[in-house]
Amino acid sequence: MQIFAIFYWFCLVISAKQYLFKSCEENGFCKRNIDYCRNKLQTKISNYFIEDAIEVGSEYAVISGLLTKKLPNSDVKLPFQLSFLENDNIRFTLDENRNVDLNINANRFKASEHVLPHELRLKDSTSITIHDGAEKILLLYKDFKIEVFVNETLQMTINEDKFLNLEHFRNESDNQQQLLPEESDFNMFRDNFKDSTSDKLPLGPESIGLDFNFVDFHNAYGIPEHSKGLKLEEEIYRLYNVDIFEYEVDSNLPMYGSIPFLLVSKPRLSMGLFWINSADTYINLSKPKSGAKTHWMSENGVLDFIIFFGESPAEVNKKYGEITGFPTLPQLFALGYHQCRWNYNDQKDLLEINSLFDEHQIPYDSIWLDIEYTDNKQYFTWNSNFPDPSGMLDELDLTGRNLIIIIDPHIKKGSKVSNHLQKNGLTLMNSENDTFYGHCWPGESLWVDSFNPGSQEYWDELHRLSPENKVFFDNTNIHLWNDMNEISVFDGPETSSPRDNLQYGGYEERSLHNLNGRKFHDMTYSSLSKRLESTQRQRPFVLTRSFFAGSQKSAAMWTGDNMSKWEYLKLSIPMLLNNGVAGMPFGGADVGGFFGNPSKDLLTRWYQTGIWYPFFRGHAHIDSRRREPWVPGEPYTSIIRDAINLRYTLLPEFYNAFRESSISGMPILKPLFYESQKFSKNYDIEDEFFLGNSGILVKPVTEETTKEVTIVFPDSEIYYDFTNGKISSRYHTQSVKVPVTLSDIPMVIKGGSIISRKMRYRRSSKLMNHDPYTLVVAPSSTNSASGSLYVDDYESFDYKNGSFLVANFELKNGKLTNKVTGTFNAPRRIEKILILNTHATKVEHDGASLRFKSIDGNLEIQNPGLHINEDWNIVIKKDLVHDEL
Ligand code: NBV
Repeated sequence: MQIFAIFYWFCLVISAKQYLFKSCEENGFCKRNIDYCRNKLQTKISNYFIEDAIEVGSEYAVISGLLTKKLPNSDVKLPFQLSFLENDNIRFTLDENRNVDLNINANRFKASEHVLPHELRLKDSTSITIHDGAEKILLLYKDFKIEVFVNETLQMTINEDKFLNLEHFRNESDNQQQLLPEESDFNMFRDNFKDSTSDKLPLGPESIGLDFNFVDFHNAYGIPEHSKGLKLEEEIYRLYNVDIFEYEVDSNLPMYGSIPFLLVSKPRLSMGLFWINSADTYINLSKPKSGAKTHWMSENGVLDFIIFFGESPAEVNKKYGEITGFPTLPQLFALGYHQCRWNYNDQKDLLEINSLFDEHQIPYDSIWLDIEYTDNKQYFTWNSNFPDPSGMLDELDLTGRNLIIIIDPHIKKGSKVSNHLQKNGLTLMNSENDTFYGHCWPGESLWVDSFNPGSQEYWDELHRLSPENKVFFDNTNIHLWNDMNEISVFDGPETSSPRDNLQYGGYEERSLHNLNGRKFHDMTYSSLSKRLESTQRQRPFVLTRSFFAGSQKSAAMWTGDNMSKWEYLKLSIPMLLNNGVAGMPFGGADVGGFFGNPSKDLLTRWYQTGIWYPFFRGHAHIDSRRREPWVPGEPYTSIIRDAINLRYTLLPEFYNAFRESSISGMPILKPLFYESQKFSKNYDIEDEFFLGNSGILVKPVTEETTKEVTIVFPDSEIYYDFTNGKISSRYHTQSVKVPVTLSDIPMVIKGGSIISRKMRYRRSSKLMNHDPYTLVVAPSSTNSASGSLYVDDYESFDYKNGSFLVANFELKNGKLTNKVTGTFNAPRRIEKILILNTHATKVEHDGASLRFKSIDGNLEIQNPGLHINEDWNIVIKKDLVHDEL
C-alpha cells in the first residue's frame, strides 16, 4: 500500500507539466477522487455497504440491491446490479435515483447497452459466492469488496482499497453537511481551469471512482489513445477526446480517441476490463510486486463495467467483440494504398497524380481530398477548382480507383446545411438550450448533433447518390473521411465543446463527450450504406480521427497529426498495436509524418513500415513539400515501389486477417504475446508483430542509422527469412541478427504456415481480382503446415449471407491438400506452389506428374493446373526430406 501512496505523488508531479489540458490535479472530479483515496489509504474503512435487500434473479444470474452510502448525517441509497453474462463475463452497474427538477436531463448517462445475463447462486448473507460453472468464483462482501477467483486462485479484487466513490447529487447550499470526512470540495460547483471557468456545472459533483487490482498480472495493455509504448507503465492515463495539436511522443496526454478497455495477461490467463463510460476519465495505474493496480475515475455517468476472462488474450478480444461488436470487414480497396495530402489543389492536379502512379508503375487504390476542395469550407459543396467532380470520379473508376473526401461535423454559420440544422433543432446546444456557435475551419460554425435521430435522416439526404445531388452524383467510388469529430472547437475549453452544452435527450456534453466522435462517423457510415438499393449495397469506407468503443464496427482510424521525425515512425507501431488490443485494429499513421518534411531515408523507411499498417495512407500538411513516391527520385522511388508492391502481393493475407478480425475481434497486427504467452520476453516486445494469423512476423526498421536488426522469435518453431518477400535462410533459434540496407524490410515466416500471394503488378486492387495465386508453404519442425484463404466479392454485403469461400490448405505426411468450404464462385488459378526446405523426386496430382523444380533447397511447382475453389491433393513423393537443422 505504501508503494501505491508514493506513486500517487509521483504521477501528479509529472502530469503537472501540461498546460493546455487539465491534469488530474486541475480537473475537479479527478482531484477530488485522488484526495478521497489518499485519505482512504489511511483509514481503509468503507463508506458503502450492501443492505439486506438483495434480490437474486431466478431466471438470470443477477443480483440486485441497494448500496448504502453512509454520510455523516444521512444515507444515500444507490441501486446496483451484478450479473453473470453470456460467455462468463461479469457485469456490475451502480446508479443513482436523482429526483431533480432542472431543465436538463438529470439522470446519470448510460453509455452501455443491455447485455443478456446468466445464472448464479447465493451462498450466505455476509458474503455471496457466485459460481459461473467455469471454475470461476466471485465473492461479494457487505462492505462492497469483490474478489474473483479463477482455478481456485485469487486473480482480481475490486474495491479492495475502498476507493469506491459515487458523488451523489447535492445542492451547493447543503453540500457541507453531506461531505464525507475523506472528501474534499475542490471545484465541486465551479471550474477554475483557465478556459473552463464558464462551466455552470448544473448538477454539481457527480463523479464515480473505483479500484481494480489484478493479482500477479504484470502486463497491462490497451486504454488507447496515447502516444506511448505498447505495455502500460505506471502513469495516470486520461481518456478525453481532444484535438491535440503537435502531440509529443511518450506523453500521457489525452488524444483524439478513447477506448476504456484494459487487457492484462499472464501465462494461461488473460482478463479484460471494460469501463463503460463516455465522460472524461482518468486511470491511475501502478505496478507493485503484487500485480497491476488501477484506479478508474470518471466525471459522471453510471458506474458500469464488464470483466472478461480467457485463457489467451485473443479469447478476451473475442468476448469483448461479442458485446461491443466486431471490426468491420472493409472493401478490399480500403486495404490498398491511399494517397492523400492537404491538399490536391484542383481537378487537374488530382488527375495528374493519378496518372503519375501509372507512369511510375506504382499501384494505389484511392486518392483523397482535404478541406480545400469545398467552397469556403462548406462541406457538401465543391469549389470552382473542381468543375466536374463526377467526370473526375468516372476517370478514377476506369482503373478501379476511389475518391475519399473530407466532411467534418462543424458547419459554417449561414450556409444551407447550417440553416437546416439550426431550423430543425439538430445542432449542439449551449447551456441555455440555444444553438451553440464556436470557431472552426469555416469561421463561425455550429455542430451537428449526431445523437439526434433527425440528424441521421438529414445526413442520409445529404449523402444520397443521384445525379441531382451535386456532391455525390451517382458515383459509387466516393467514400468519406470524418475529421475534427472529438469535437474540435478552436475557441472552446481544451479545444473542445463547453461541457455544459446540451445534446439530444437533454444530456450535457460532458456525459457523452467521448462518444461524440463515434456517433458522427456512425452516422456517416449509416448514410453511406443506405445510398444504394439494398441489393446493390457496397460496404462503405469511413475514416475517423475520433473514436470510442464500438467504432470498430463502422470506421478505420488514424493516429492524427504526427510529425516527420523518426521517433513518430517508431511510435506508430505500439500505438497501432494498442488500438488492436482494444478491439479497434483498422488503423494507420500518416506515412511520411503530417507536419514537416521527411528526409528521403525517413520517407522510405516510413513506406516500408506503413505497408504493414492495416490502414495504409500517405498524408502531409498543407505547408509541407510534395512527397508522392516518385518525388524523392532514385534509388528511393524504386525501394518505395518495391515496398508498396509487397503490400499488394500480400493483399490476400491482409484480407484474411481482416476477415478473421471481423468474426473474432483478433488484432490485425498481432503483438508477440498473442502468439505465445509462455515466454516473458514476448510481453515486452513492441517493435515486432505478426500479420494476423498468417505466420508472417515483421520487424520494420524505424531508426535512422540501423545497419543490423535483431528479430526475436516468440516460440521455438522454425522461422524462414522472408526479407523483402524473398525466401532465404532458415532459423531455429530464440533470436537472430540480420544485416540491413535501406532496401530491406526484415521479416520472417513461421514454420507451419501456408500463405497466399498475388504476384502481378496491377494499377489497383480491383484490377487484381482475377489474378492467379502463388502459395508459399513453410513446413514446421514436424513437417506440417496449414493456412486458409478467404475470398468473397470484396465489395458487397453478400458475404453476410454466406457468399464467400474459404480454401483450407494443409501439408501433412507428404501431401498438400485443399478443402474448400463456402459457395462463392471464385475459379481462380494457382500459378505456383513454393514448398520451402523440401525435396522431391516426383510430385503427383490425381496420378499425373506435375512439373517441379528444386531451387535453393525449396520445391517449386509451376502451373499445377489447380484452382483455389476446388478440393485437391498433391502427393510429394519418395524422399520427402525435411533437412535436419
Ligand atoms: O483538414 C486538415 C487537417 C487534416 O489534413 C489532418 O489530417 C487532420 O488531422 N486537419 C487535421 C485539420 C488541421 C490540422 C492542423
